[in-house]
Amino acid sequence: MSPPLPALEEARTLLAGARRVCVLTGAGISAESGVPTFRGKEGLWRNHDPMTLATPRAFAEDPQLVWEWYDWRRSLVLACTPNEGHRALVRLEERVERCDIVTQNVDGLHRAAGSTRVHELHGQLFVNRCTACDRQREVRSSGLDGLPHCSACGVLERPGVVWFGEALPHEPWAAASQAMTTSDLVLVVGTSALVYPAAQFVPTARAADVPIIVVNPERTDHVALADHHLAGPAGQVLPLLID
Ligand code: BJW
Ligand code: ZN
Repeated sequence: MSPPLPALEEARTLLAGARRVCVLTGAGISAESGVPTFRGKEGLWRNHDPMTLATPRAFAEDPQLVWEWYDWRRSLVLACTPNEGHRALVRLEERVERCDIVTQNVDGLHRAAGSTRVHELHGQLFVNRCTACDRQREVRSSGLDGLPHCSACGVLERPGVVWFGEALPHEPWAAASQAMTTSDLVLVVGTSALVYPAAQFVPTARAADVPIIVVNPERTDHVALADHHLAGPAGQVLPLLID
């Protein structure tokens, strides 16, 4: 599936005129790397209830179950590498004055591809965070040997991701808010536009008169706000748009 040529050409012209670009990404950009999305036919939430796995309450009630699920997710992502979509965004960064990647993804694939200005709104899958002292450590492996505990204070660690009902981390949030309204163009790739506050960035950009291009095989609520909707998979569409 490729977007119609006139829409693609118009979007290419818009992008060619932009010096500062802000890209909002979601699970769809990693789908072609083999990372499952959350919603939709093959989505993680199809077989797993988010309320029993991705909330602070779920973790308090059954940390073993939650850790097993995140450990399984780590094993999946460890087998994945960046795809043509991630790589096209690296080439975009090399070409423009500033390219901020605001991602809801926790898989680390934008950084692995080589993007340098990455703002991870929902945390990182390969980070453990202490539930008492907040100390964080990177864990680039899978396999649980009991529940993990903090080396500084001995208290239980949790996955370093943002669950439903939790505030987003301040630094990426502030950088993302700034980038969204001070860019010449917002490119929205592979997000269902259902999870807030990240989904709100697009109406905010629209209100600031920043042009918007959406890349997604489906029509999301962001499409109504966009100047262009390029319907197709990111791994195919982004190289056509950027190169
Ligand atoms: C392709 C493709 C291809 C497929 N190419 N595309 C306002 C209104 C209503 C509710 C709320 C609201 N404000 C807050 C809420 C509550 C809640 C929320 O949004 N709920 C809604 C679901 C109803 N939000 C929160 O709780 C947030 N926190 C918060 O608001 O805190 C307030 C607070 C303030 C101060 C103090 C305390 C609290 C936190 C949200 C955290 C979300 N966490 C998750 C899990 C992360 C950890 C983990 O990975 O396990 O983040 S949920 C999950 O959804 C994950 C994702 O990042 C997020 C977004 O999903 P995404 O990326 O859009 O993926 P999908 O699967 O939904 O869509 C994939 C898309 O790709 C589809 O469109 C496909 O078509 C497309 N696609 N293949 C391009 N090849
Ligand atoms: Zn600690």
